[in-house]
Amino acid sequence: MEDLLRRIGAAFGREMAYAPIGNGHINDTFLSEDGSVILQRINTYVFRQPADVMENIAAVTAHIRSKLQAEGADVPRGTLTVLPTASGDLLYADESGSWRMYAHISGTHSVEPEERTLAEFGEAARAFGHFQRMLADFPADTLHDTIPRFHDTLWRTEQLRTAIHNCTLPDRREKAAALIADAHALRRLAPIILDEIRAGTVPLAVTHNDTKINNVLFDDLTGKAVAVIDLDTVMPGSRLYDFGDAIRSGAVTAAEDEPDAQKVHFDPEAYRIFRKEYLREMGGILTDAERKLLLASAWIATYECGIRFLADYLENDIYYKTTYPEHNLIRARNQFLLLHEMMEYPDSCDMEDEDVLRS
Ligand code: GN1
Ligand code: MG
Repeated sequence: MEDLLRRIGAAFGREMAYAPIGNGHINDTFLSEDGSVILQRINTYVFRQPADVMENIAAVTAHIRSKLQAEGADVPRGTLTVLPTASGDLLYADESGSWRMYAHISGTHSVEPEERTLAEFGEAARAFGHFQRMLADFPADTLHDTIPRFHDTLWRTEQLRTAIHNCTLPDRREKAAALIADAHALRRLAPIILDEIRAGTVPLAVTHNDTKINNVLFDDLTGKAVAVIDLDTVMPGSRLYDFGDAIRSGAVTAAEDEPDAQKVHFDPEAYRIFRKEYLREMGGILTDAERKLLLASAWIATYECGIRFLADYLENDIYYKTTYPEHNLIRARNQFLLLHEMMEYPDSCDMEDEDVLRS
């Protein structure tokens, strides 16, 4: 691996040693020994058209840069900077995979969901809200769908159905039975946002699609959010899925793969803080229908993520990285536990929202 990384680094004009960094489930990420650049191998099983991914990222980061400039912000720290290969391409591809390079944003760190403080979660809300706001006037329909039907929750239920049908592992099917029943029982959640999109009350916009707090970089000194990263799934979609996925992944008391079910709870205080800080950025842009669906979007994102983990478990772990056989089952179980707690939480934030929007 060391030699490979050195050779790929050379293709980008930076031949040196690279070491693994980060906790993504999808791509392989490395930091150069001098700390200047990030080298990443794109998972082409997940992203079938890596060139489309890079085109999207180049377009969206250019737009963000112009907004940051207008705001008088620190432009190189505020978004990803793609570093092309020595021959000027956004990607380097050979038999080892498809690779890209970013400038490393130094003096920053990321925070995992299970260790975030409430203040950091509020910062993440500002960062994702700011990201959406800067992209609110970007023509979403010019972006490629890097993963088609990514947040088509109804289609995700079909994928689960197919996974159940094709599952050749009786042991896994049996262990998943209770969760499969739960997934069926809650299927009514799947079309809620999709119906609003079809009706035109929820607009299509540029969305990030992976709004976990570990996709925000924080300044080492001030603790403030600096930039939103992991732009592979930037696509046209509903902003509600971004809000919902941030709550799903961050308003929770345990890691996504916590083995002890007793430790997995919804964190309503975190939800309220995220919502408040997000609305400070996006309150004036969201439609009424979007505002009304904020809490429901967290249910829907949690449901969708749960059935994706469950389907992957039944398909013998072909999508998400796993480190032990029950890994995806545990992840799925935790999503359903979280979902049930969320659904018991009353949506009583409207008054608070009004205060935020007036202030
Ligand atoms: C994947 O690799 P990571 O952790 O950033 C996944 C998300 C899931 C998430 C669950 C492209 O993101 O959709 O919500 O795992 N990304 C893709 O942790 O499928
Ligand atoms: Mg990610």
